[in-house]
Formats: sequence, structure tokens, C-alpha cells
Amino acid sequence: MKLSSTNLLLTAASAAVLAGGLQSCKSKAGGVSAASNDAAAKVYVAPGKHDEFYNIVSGGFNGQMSVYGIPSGRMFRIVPVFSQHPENGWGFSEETKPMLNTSHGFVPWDDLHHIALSTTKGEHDGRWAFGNANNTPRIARVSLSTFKTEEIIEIPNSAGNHSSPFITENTEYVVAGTRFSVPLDNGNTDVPINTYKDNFKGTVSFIGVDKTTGRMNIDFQLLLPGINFDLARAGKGASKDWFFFSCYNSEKANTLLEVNASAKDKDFIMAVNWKKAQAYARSGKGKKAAVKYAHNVLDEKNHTATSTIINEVLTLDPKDCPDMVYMMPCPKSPHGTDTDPSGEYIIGSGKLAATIPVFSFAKIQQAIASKNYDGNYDGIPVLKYDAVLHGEVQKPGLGPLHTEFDGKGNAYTSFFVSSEIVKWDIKSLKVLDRVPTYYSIGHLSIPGGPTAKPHGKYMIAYNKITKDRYLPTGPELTQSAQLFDISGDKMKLLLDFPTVGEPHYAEAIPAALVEKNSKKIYKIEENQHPYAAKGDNMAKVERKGNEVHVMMTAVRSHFTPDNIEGVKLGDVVYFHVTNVEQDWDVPHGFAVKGANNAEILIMPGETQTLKWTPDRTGIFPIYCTDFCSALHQEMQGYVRVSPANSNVALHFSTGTNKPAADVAAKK
Ligand code: K7E
Ligand code: CUA
Repeated sequence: MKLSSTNLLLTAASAAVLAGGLQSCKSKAGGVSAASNDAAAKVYVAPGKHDEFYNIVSGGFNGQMSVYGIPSGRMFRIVPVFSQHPENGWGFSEETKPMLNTSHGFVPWDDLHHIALSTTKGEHDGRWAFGNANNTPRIARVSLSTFKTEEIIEIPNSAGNHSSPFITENTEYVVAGTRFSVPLDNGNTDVPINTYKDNFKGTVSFIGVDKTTGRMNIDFQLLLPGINFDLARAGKGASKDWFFFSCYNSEKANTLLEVNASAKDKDFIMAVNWKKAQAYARSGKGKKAAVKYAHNVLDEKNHTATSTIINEVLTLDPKDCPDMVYMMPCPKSPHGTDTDPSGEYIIGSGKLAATIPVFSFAKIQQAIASKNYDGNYDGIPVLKYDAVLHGEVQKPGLGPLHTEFDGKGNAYTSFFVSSEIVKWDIKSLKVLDRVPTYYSIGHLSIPGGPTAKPHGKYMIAYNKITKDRYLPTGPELTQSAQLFDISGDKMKLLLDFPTVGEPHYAEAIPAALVEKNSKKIYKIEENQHPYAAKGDNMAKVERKGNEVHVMMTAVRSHFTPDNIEGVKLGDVVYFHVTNVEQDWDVPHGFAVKGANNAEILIMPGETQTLKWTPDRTGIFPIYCTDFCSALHQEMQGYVRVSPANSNVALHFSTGTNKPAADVAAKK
């Protein structure tokens, strides 16, 4: 989220907030935070040594995930997800373009906010990372073996997929809640905006995840009042069959939300019994609705993605499904909702609230059993606030956003306005410690923080404002993370490190769970790409009408073929480049002069295709863009493009001139 602290101060906050906000700004002017003396030793990972944790960080507006080491803060790679990526041709190569297809066509750039790492029995299993596309609603699944996006599924009846992707204990479901309520896709969508209250609906979708393959499918969708869903967390342990969603704009405002959606003093956390919803869906309580959404899958064997458009979704209406959905009042525009490792406590962080409410799952169950309601909201029972409340953390700070846990009974909440992290005791609700962040923290993350078994030890703050923390780079500054040691009673700042994009949520996982499964090469004998050349002897060039298909191999340090003639103006050339290396860390690159599309980077054993439409006649050099060997600079070749009506025959060769030089000279 992007909150401007001035907006918040001017329009929505009380005098107390105003005073507090100004005070905290003042104390931070030119602030220098003290890192403890032994901080350097604690983040030092000696050359050649590995970090303790992989940290998978959302890229925010760059639409990608990035991978860092903790505690060093070193960045290892950007994993392209929802945006084209010039570093490796993601979304540019013919094989990966379908991954960015949607019901709106090709979408080359999105906004990724949240990471969810797969769990089994509530604990990290090191298999997949899920991410959300916020703008054109989608969920992606990234393999933690290849660090590649393997699947992307679009979410119909949704807009601004912010409440996503959050997972159940055994990764049975990934959820996606819509931020913007909108008219449903299968109804009349061309309505006046000011008919919001009548025509706009909210939805949350439950996307099933196959246990073995990870394949996603939208199992069912709940049709809900036209409010904004913000964030979510599944229950754990006793509450494992439940899901909790924070909602704002219960006022159902459609304009100037900063004022109009802040009118009531309580919004909601919505509790969904997903087991019950699943049973309703299975027993035919749902209705099939006509929609249109894309489901894109990357096949690891042929290295090619396919995009399928699906036309139907199963919807469940709470009216037909009793005891499935409840609302819990929550002070002022809750942002994060987080469940503690035991699953008993649900923490709501009202951005504009002066306290942090902590709900008790046991009390929620009692309130439901005794129908302890405070009326209903659009037909959905509202549970009495006092009946479900474990208690409130008093005077925690200003602008609470997100809470994580260390597994030792403590919660850590980020405060955007007062720019700090506050540690508090979940049971006693006592504030134990606070540290400033530089500046204006959004999410925070503790390794395993959202799981039933946090790994603890470290905490990372993802800050929204960087200001004076690093060497300036003009108007646009790097984003900033801060690493804290939380192993003792007091939180200790260890390190600032820059990040790419604008990180929102991140999740760190012990390296031991991921490292051992990391794929080194794709086996060439398993390559099923239809245009793969699995050895130099299979390399060839074929014409199909005005398409020229070049089945090319790359190996240290030449392409086969490296001389190609007979391409004519008006042809479309497909360079299908197979990297036949079977060695770890030996990619080859491919570039051709005048390519309007991109370059590509091909992993060992993989085939990738660059499409090229030459715009003029002449000689066009090709070369490898990845410094692969001492003779990398020799890894080059030429393509000759002749006029449309020329009779130059299709020829290709490597190491021998074809056609023979004397024949060619006469042409
Ligand atoms: Cu708080 Cu989009 Cu998770 Cu950002 S959201 S901070
Ligand atoms: Cu291959 Cu450089």
C-alpha cells in the first residue's frame, strides 16, 4: 500500500494522532539509528559461504519476486512473474509470451504485493512460492526448484486482487479477495458508478492447489457485499478450517474514499468457514456463472507455455449457505489481519485505530454457537465485538498495518505513521519493546512468521520511504529493508539493505529446505520442444511459406548454424535456440541486430525462441550475449536478408561455406 502520511494526518486522524505524527517526524529528522557493536559480525557471510535463509520478496510495482539472502541482504536474482523481464527474455520469447496472456489480452506489467510459501501441516515445505497480480487479478505459482513461474491463473469477478495469495495449512487453497468491488462479469456491467450500493459486489475466490503438481484451479467463489477486501490469513490448529479477511469501506463509498470510507468507527474482519464452503460447493449449492479468465501453464518438458481461456466459475451465495460467513467488527479500516502460530488469536490492524484488537477463535466459536449477533450486514451475521474480543493492545503506536510472530508468544506490529515496530505479548497484550524504522514501514517479515512454526531469529522491515539512508540517485531512490535481530528481549537493528521494485510482503525460509532441491540443468534428452535441436547434427533451417524456422544449437563457443542465407524481406524468422550444454551455470544468450522484440537467454538443455521480422536487406550479425567461455566473443554469426523477389536459396552452415564461395559469388 501507499499511504501518504500527510494525507492521513490532514484528513482522517484525530488531534492526538496529529500531535504524535508530528512528534515522530521531528525526532526522525536526520535520524541516525544505532546498530549494535556486534551487528557487522551478525550479518557477515564470509565469501563462498551461504546465507541461512532464502528471502522471497515481492517486487511491488515491478511485478516480480526477488530472492535475497538473510542475514547478508545480498540479492541473488529477480524471478520474473507478471512483467516482461529483459534480463532473460521472460514474456518476450515465444515460449513465455502465453504466460502473460489474460482475458484482456497480453498484459506486460503488473503489481505484485504478497508472497505465500507453500506449507504442509502449517510448516514450510519448500515447494512453491505464490504471488498476486494486483491490477489485472491473477495468482502465480513459482517453483522453488527452478525459481521459474510455472503457472498463472486469472481471477474473474475481481478487480485489484490485493487480498491474495494467502494459503491454508496444507496448501489446499490459495485465496484471492477483490479489493475493488465491481459489477459481476455475467450481469449488466455498464452501470452508473453512483449505483455502487446496488450493483457492485465483492468476491473472494478459493483456488485449489493439487498436492503433487501444484496445479491451480478455481474451486469456488463467494459472492459478498460490495466492500473492499484488503488482506487475509487462514487459521491454524483449531482454527484451520477458517479464513479471515480484513475489509474496509463498509460504508460502500465510491468516491473520495479517504473521507467517505472512514466514516464508521468499525469495519469488519470476515470469518469464512472454508471447509463448510467446500462442502456446499461439493453438494451442489453453488451456481455456475459465465465469466472469462485465462489459465496459463509452463511445461517444463517442452519449455513452452500454453494459455487456456475458461468460461465458467462456481459461485456460492451466503444466502444459500448458512453458517459459512460471519462478520466481526474491527476498528477503523483494518489493513492486515494475522493469525498467531497457535491459531487461537486473530489480530486486526486498523490503520486509523488507536488500539489493536485481538480476537479469540474460541470466543468466535462460542459467539456463533450462542448466536451472539449484533444484527447483520447484507444478511451476513455480525458477531458482537465484545463477545469475540480477547482484548486490545492499548496505545501501541500510530497506523498499525501488519503483524508477525516469533513462535515464543510475541507479536510484532508495523506502524506506518509512527514509523516503528512494536513488540507485544499476545496473551497479556502488554507492549514489550519498540524500535524506529527508517522510514514509514509497510510490511514486516519474520522467517516462518505466518506459519505454525516460525523460525524466529530475524525480522525484516520493508520501508516505504528511503530519504537519506543511501547515496542519492536523483529523484528516484532505492527502496529499503532493515534487518533486526529478535533473538533477545530487545529488537536490535543489524543492517539496512536496498531492494528493487517496491517490496510489500516477503517470506523467508531456511536455506536447507530449498537449497538441496535446486535444479542445475534441464536434461537435454527430456527436451520435447518441437523445434529443439538436441545436437549440432539436428540443426537446420526450414521455410514454411514466409516463416523461416531456424533450429539452432548453442554450445561453448559457437552457434550451429552460424551462417544463414536465403531469408527474404517479408519473412518472419523464428530463431529456436537450444542450449545443448549439460553443465550448471552455463547459459547462452542470443541477439540479432535490429530485433524489435528482445534478446533471449537459454538455460542448459532448454530451447527458447526469438521472433524477428527483418526490416531491410543486408547482413545481420547474431551473437551470444552471456559471457560463457574464453571464446565467448567468438560466439557469433551472420544472417543474410535479400529482397522479397530474390532467388537466393536457403542455405545454412557452420565451419564450411555454403553455398561454396565461387558459386555464391556468381549470384
Ligand atoms: Cu500493506 Cu499491498 Cu500488503 Cu503494501 S500492502 S505495505
Ligand atoms: Cu555463449 Cu557467450
